Amino acid sequence: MTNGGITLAALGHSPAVAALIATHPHDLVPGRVIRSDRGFAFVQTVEGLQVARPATRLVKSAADGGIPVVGDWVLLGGDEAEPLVEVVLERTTAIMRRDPGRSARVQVLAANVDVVFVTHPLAGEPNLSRIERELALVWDSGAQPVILLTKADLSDDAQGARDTVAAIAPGVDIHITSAATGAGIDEALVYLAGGRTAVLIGPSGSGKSTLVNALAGEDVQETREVRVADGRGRHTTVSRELIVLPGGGLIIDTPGLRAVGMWDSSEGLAQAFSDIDALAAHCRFRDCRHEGEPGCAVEAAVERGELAGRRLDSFRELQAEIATVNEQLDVRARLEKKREDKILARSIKDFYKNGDKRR
Ligand SMILES: Nc1nc2c(ncn2[C@@H]2O[C@H](COP(=O)(O)OP(=O)(O)OP(=O)(O)O)[C@@H](O)[C@H]2O)c(=O)[nH]1
Ligand SMILES: [Mg+2]
Ligand SMILES: [Zn+2]
Repeated sequence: MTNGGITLAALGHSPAVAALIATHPHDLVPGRVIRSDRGFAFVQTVEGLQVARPATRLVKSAADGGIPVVGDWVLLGGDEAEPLVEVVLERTTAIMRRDPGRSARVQVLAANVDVVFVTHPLAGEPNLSRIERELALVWDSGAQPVILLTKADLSDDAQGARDTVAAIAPGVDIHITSAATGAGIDEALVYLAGGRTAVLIGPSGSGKSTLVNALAGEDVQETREVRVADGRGRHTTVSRELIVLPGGGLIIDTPGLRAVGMWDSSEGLAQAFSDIDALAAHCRFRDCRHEGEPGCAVEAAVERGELAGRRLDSFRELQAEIATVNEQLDVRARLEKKREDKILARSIKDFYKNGDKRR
């Protein structure tokens, strides 16, 4: 079935997705969201690209606004003039951060990705706390994090930088890459074998789009040089976009993230800081916050020089951020409950005042 030039398999369709699709009405058309823009989903189906609006019912039901995000598998209904996203299939993974624009809201950056390439340039000193943040977010998503250190051609000591990063990324594969020399590109391609989907995250100018072009073997994404004055990127990529690689596999390019706010990501945090988590098992108190409690094994490790104080600070900062998110979520849940109770109380009052007119 290659009508329109693409098969569902080339879009990353798996037996799990097929099983999900089978539970819905068969007259709906399956497809994958390659871009989401101003409320419209750009959906690739075997018949071509459809620009669809989410059905009203979807928007009302979902906590995150019901808007399909890049990577989502959806089922389309409606008609040719106005295709509608009727169903967003259950996500296998979701990369979530705190919405930088709205308080106590989540933003799903991408869905159904197998691998997240955390890109970081080797042009200067690596920003360790940024990498730690990104790893917590990725571990929480269920996808596999892989660090790609980029621009190795600009570094005198790529191996040294790699070791520094490895110390803060337990259990994460790290590759040194350079789009300029082609180093590490084949290693990155391995993660995409078998029609897998990856997403690139990282600061602006870290070379994400350049990597996409190197992985694709042709220029599919626009790139721009970083600012000379401070080496920062220019936010060249403006939308998250799913790209089908000619050699198989899919990759989502994203705009450089300015802020990587934690969401309700405690599990991701524990995995990203598995070294601290292992030490914490030996703290005297089960709920030890590693902030001066007696018998704290984590702080003891810092004192012995076995754990970097910087890393513990970083952990505490992220932990505090997650606690704040959870408090905000509790407050919102209470307010919503109160509002619902009020509406219920009013309808009961109306019922007794007017009698039930429907009878
Ligand atoms: N020397 C060198 N420069 C690179 C390499 N990879 C990317 N660059 C350059 O870095 C600049 C930024 O690259 P982009 O690919 O646009 O960066 P990006 O991460 O997509 O940036 P945003 O889209 O703004 O988030 C461009 O001028 C690239 O040519 C590399 O391996 N070596
Ligand atoms: Mg880009
Ligand atoms: Zn402790």
